[in-house]
Amino acid sequence: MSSLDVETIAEIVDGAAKRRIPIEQFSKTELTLSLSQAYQVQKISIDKRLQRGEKLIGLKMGFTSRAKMTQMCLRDMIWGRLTDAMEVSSGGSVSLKDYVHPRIEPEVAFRLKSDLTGSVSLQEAIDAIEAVAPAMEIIDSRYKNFEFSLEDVVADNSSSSGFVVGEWVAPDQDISDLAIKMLFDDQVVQCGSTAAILENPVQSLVEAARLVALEGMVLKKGWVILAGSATAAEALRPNVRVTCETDELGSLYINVID
Ligand code: OOG
Ligand code: MG
Repeated sequence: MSSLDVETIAEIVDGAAKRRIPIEQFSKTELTLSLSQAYQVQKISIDKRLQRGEKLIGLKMGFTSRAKMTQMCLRDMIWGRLTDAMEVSSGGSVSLKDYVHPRIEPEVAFRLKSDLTGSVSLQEAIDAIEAVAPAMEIIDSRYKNFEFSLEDVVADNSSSSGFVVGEWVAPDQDISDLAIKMLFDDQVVQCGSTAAILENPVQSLVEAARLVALEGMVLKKGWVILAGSATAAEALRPNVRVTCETDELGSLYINVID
C-alpha cells in the first residue's frame, strides 16, 4: 500500500455504496492492496453499516462456479458479508435507483443450526444446515464498468448488495444436481445446474468455513450463507419480474422498478 490506509479506503468504498457513484479500481492506482488488507477494508466498511444500525446476518460466497469465474476473469473463491438491510423479500420490489449497475444471479442459500469454522468435512457441513432455499443475489460493483481485481472486489464486499431467499425447506434431499434457471418475465435468461457450484453447493459451505477461519471468523448459528451463483449474472432491467426456478426447491421472484 502507498499513501492511503485501510480505514481511508473503507471510507471511500462505503461512500461509493451510499452515494451510488462508481469509483476507480484501487488496483489501477499506485495503491497495492494485499488480499488480507482487502478483507480488512471489507470488515471496516461493513462495520460502518453495523454502526448505522444494520445487523450482520450471514455471508455470501463468490466465484464458486466456472461460469462466474469466466464472466469476471477471476479464478479464486471470495466471500462477503450480508446484512439485514440487504435482504429483499421474495415477491418484493427493488428500484434501480438504489444501485450503481446491478446484476442478478441464481443461487442456493443455507441457514445454519450450529456454528461452523475451519477445516470441516462435507458431512459436518451437512450436519450444520438447518434449512435450504433457492435464492438470488443482487451484485453491484462500486467500481466503474463493473471491472476489478480480486483485491478490489473483496474490498468492495465481493459486490454483494442484495439477496432474496425463497421458501426454506428441511435439508433432507440431495441438492447436488438440481436444474436451476432465471427468467426475466417469461424469457429464460440463464439456466444451469446446482452442480455448477463446486459440484455440490454444500461444498461451498465447507469452503466458507475454511476461508472465514483465515480471518479469525466463525459462521454463526442462524446465519444465511449464499453458495455462489450457478450461472453468469444478468444486468437488471427496469420493469421486469425476475424469477428463479429450481426443480425441487421451488421458486422465488422480485419485481424491478425504475
Ligand atoms: C463478484 C461476486 C461473485 C458469485 O456468486 O460468484 C458472486 C462479482 O461477480 O461481482 O457473487
Ligand atoms: Mg453471488
